Amino acid sequence: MISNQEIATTFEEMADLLELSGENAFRIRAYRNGAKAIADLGDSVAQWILDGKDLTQVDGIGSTLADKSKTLVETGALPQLEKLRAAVPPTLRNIMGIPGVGAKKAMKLFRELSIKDLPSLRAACEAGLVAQLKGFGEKTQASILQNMEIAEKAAQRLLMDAAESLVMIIREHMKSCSAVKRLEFAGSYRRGKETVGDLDLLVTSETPEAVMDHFSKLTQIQEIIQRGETKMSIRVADSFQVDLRVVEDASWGAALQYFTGSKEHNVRVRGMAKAIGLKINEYGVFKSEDESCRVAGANEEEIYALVGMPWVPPELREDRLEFSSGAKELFTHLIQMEDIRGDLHMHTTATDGESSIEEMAQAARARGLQYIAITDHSKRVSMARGLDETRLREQWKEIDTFNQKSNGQFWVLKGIEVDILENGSLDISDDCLAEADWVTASVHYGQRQSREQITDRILNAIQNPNVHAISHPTGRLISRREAYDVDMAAVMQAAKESNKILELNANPYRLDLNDIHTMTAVQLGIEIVINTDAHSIANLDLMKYGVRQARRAGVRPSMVFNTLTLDEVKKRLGVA
Ligand code: DGT
Ligand code: CA
Ligand code: CA
Ligand code: ZN
Repeated sequence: MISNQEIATTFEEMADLLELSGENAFRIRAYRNGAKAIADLGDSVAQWILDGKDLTQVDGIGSTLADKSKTLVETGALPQLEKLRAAVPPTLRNIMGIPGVGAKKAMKLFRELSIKDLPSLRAACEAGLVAQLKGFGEKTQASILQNMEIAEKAAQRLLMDAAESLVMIIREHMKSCSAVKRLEFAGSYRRGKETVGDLDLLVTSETPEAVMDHFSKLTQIQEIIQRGETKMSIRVADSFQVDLRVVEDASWGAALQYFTGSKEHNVRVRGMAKAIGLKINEYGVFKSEDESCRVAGANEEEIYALVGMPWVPPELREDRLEFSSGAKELFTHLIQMEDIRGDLHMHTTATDGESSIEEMAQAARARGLQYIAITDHSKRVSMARGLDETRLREQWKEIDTFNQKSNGQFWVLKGIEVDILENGSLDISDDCLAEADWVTASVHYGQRQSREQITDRILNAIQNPNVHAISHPTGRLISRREAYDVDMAAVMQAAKESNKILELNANPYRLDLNDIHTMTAVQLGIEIVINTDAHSIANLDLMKYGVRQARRAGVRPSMVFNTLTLDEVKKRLGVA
């Protein structure tokens, strides 16, 4: 059965291709809204349709999209999409995604210079052809070249959430194959890396042929790159590669361990085995002097046990922390989703969020949290109608009323995401900040300032006694924008000295602090807070990506502020 995610991805592609074809904005928006509505829907669209329910009841789905969903569910394909793909090369989507290009320019490049993918665009820019096009010029060409590198990287690697969507689609598809016994995605995906270069799918089966036949029927397949007796590689939409390997039950653990990697981790493990006369490969563990003698391989635990190690959580398999002396103890204390009790960075309709205070609170409570902080933008973020002191205090009154009504069952902290202005001062007055329960400070403007200026701005914020935390400390947007130039060693030292908290922003585009910074921070004894920065109810579910990143950094619950209970948080923040 086709998943919601699969339908949503198809509608997204439709929207992009329609935009490239110059279709009217209204139709394009209908597809984008529909994609979002379906992705956020709790129930299975396919099931709705099979049950004969009316999809137009869903907000954001009109009769056209309901019909299209029906066709997708019933046939697995969409004739209009096939037509669009034939008319507009799908690789143009990568070009329209380059900052400053967009659909119109992408089409012009295609029509006039036959540019249809990133390599041909780079070649044309380097040859100076793009500058000669009407409406482009030298300046545009230079900026395209500059922004291209990030688009090239983005085209090569999927963000964690996009990888997860694809994983869900493939899992769902493979579920209906009776030849599949066990199935797992290995590689960087299983290690929880922030971006994934390709997916490595591992299956056990007695009939690899049948598994591969079924795999080749995946709707998203663009191309079968190669197919052997037990392995196969395909390319799916957006040119992303998925490798499939089929192994025997007896080799499951060995193959899973091998293909999970990382390479560096595996080199260490194999070295340890070699030292005691064992040989590890993807089929099992064998005696060095008699390679026909398999001593382990069915599961990962027995492989690690042979080299004297407990099972290693995949997030830690990077040869960074897992071989150190305290590793064993760390494995059992690594932070988990269940440890998270609150979320201290989110926006509401007062600024650029989509939901009210009450809706955010209810949704957070439904997700098992005890408390949240509402941290809307301050006035400098005028695009989002940032709050001044007056509106902020009004919002806090609303929060007081809400808390009184909820009888201590759930608590909303009165917060603010205050902008660290270009001149280093904060965007809200100190006397007002002093009334807040929770102040998180962040840089949104002047990101191109010098290292010294940016570092000074953040240090200023850290030294302000009203500030509790720094949000998304480096400002990077993965595959979109580099971090600003900031001296993180100085930031960490200052945070340490003044007992300030650093945020690990859980949004898959941010994951900021990154894994290495997080590791450094907790090693220095700096407390971190894992926040979603939610702009909608659905965004509250991003927490898992932040937790996964924290696990990669060896973070324990005791180092994370929002694992504290509501009582503890109130005490720490001095909330009456
Ligand atoms: P990615 O796909 O770039 O995000 O990163 P990975 O780690 O998923 O790398 P990938 O897909 O090339 O390979 C998956 C795992 O398979 C890798 O982490 C370790 C193992 N592996 C792949 N090729 C080799 C190799 O040539 N030697 C060794 N020792 N291991 C390999
Ligand atoms: Ca991979
Ligand atoms: Ca691979
Ligand atoms: Zn925010």
